[in-house]
Amino acid sequence: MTRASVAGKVRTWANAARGLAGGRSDTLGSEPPVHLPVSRPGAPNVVDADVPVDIGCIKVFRSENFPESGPSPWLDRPDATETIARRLDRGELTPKQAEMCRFWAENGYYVARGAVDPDTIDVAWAAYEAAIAQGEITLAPEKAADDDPHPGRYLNPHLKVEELDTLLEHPVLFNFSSMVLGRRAIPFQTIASHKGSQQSEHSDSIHMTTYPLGYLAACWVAMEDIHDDSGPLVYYPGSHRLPYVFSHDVGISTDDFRERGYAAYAERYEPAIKHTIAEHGIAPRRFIARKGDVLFWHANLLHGGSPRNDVTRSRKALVHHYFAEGCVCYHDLSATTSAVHGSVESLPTCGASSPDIKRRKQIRRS
Ligand SMILES: O=C(O)CCC(=O)C(=O)O
Ligand SMILES: [Fe+2]
Repeated sequence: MTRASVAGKVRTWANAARGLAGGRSDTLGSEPPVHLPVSRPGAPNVVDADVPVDIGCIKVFRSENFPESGPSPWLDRPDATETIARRLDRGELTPKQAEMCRFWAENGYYVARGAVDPDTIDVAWAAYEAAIAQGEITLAPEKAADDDPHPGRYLNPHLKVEELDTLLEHPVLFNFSSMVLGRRAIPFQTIASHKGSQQSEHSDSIHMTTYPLGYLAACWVAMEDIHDDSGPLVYYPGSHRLPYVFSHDVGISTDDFRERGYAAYAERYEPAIKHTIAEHGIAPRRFIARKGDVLFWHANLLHGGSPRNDVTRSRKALVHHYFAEGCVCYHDLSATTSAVHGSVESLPTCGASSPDIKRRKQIRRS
């Protein structure tokens, strides 16, 4: 993958270093959320991209227009095992957190059983259904077959449903994501679904790209018990270590995407990923979950929705995507900025990126 170098002087990673965002508390315990330091641009310990870019000079937000640059997320680095051990020794990580971090570094995912209590799930889902019933949210049918009774997915329901917005800050979800990113996790995008997506295998990094790479973490929350025939999520352990694949790498130009949209993606990107999986012989795992179980995955972990063997079965889920505070975020396929966090405030940001629901509501109204 070649990336043209971009000259410039403006810092793009202008947030305070977080060290280990998980702090001293046990990420999966019932302890209160970790209080992370508030970002203070210009404060000591500011972390810059290793190769600074003048973000204002990037007219086309595509991966090939960014230099290759670290810093990589701390658990992606070759010395991750030693760093985990050192932080454990210093008491910066609990033994359980250290185990999670080791697992994440090796596998690129983590399953947290019973992470969200069923009552919280029920309240959140009922609020989502109420918003649908009241016409605040309209779902497309997206029928996979004539006898498919379930409606389609909905993007960013947290912008309309306060209970879903609150769930973004659930201590387990927020703390785990912050811990593996090594920075404060900023809620970015959510997806609610009543049924299996049957989405082809992909890395979220082509849909939500960061500069530097790797500063995205996702979590998939089971909003009901998930049946094996409902089309569970599938994921490919260890695939996060394969090279990132972007539009440019599979020959999708900006014009292609503008003219043909996701048809170009289906034609070029999806077969390339299937080929990679076969080539590396990576066996899929299926996320057979109980209500409240959560699967976290790395920015580059390959995953998708398996076929729905029984289309009458629902598969209620909520997915959260978090960015690390301070990174540059964009949509590689359409070459547009998704959001830019940190000090580069002059750039367009999409409303969904604000961590504050009141601010998001303002943006939506304006
Ligand atoms: O729910 C699924 O089947 C896939 C979801 C997904 O790929 C995502 O939200 O990133
Ligand atoms: Fe995805």
